[in-house]
Amino acid sequence: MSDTIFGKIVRREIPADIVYEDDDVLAFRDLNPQAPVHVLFIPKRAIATLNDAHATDAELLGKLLLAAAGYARREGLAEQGYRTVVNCNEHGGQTVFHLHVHLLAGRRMHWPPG
Ligand code: DGP
Repeated sequence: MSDTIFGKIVRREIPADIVYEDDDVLAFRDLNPQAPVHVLFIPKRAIATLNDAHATDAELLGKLLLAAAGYARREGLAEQGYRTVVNCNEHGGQTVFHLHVHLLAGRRMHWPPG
């Protein structure tokens, strides 16, 4: 796949407000936050979209969600709750083609989404 802005963040070529990192996952604050807390969890090994994920990526996808849940727990967000979102392609509203999980918290979320 071609590189994206998130690949540059993983390689520290451009700055980001990084809030979590482990061997496989990086998390940083969204540049255009949609909630008081808006953090993006990305795999360091890029997958373009959820459509491009395979069974061999199952563990990595699980790690993204567990990293988001762990962050929410540590930040005291878990009890009130939060939303996790993976946008895919045009109708999903995906703009950066390096798969990522949005963690949104700090306000009540609306359902259904617009
Ligand atoms: P999506 O629409 O699901 O592809 O979300 C991409 C998100 O990435 C969007 O909420 C804005 C955020 N974003 C785009 N460019 C940058 C960047 O350079 N730095 C950071 N921190 N976030 C970015």
